[in-house]
Amino acid sequence: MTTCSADPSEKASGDSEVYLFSPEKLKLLSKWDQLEKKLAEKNVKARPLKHSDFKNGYLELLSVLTTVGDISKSQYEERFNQMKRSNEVEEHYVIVVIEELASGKIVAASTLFLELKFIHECAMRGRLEDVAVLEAYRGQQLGELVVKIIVELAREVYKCYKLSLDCKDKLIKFYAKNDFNYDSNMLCIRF
Ligand code: 16G
Repeated sequence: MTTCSADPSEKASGDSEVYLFSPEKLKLLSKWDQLEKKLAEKNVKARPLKHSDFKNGYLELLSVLTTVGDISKSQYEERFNQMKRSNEVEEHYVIVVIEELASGKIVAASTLFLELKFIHECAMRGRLEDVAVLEAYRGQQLGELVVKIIVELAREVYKCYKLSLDCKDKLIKFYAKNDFNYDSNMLCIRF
């Protein structure tokens, strides 16, 4: 039996067009038309991560950021499905990718991770995570554009009270140019 849904993110798991979150969320951004136009001029588009993106190079892209390891297609799909199931209860994993129109390849991406808090009257905190641009595609402002999309999603759609990130020293300038300021310190234990 075929099931129909107005929301493409609601299609049955295993379908190649399953999105991690609804593409309609991007269209809610007040600057979406402007952002979409700027991306189209660069022959790319922004969309949510898809169940089928193993073949489109999402993991290769992440490997420009840190160690990804040897992940099989089924491991990718299982992790995607876990995130998707979690999002169906309460949205936490908002992964935006930039796809090259001609090839379908993912050339940049970023994640908005949403954390439910009690503080600030049960507020939502956003974390900007896993910002990556393929080396061959740098210098076209794709990083700025994908960060801008996450910032506006956090501000306008998910109403986060703050958006934070951690990064290497060499990237501080880039994030400062994109409206991030020093606030508190980030400390960490590596396991
Ligand atoms: C950077 C990333 C973070 C990522 C981490 C991976 C941004 C803003 N920050 O800190 O999201 O998870 O690198 O590095 O993209 P790690 O493997 O050393 O944790």
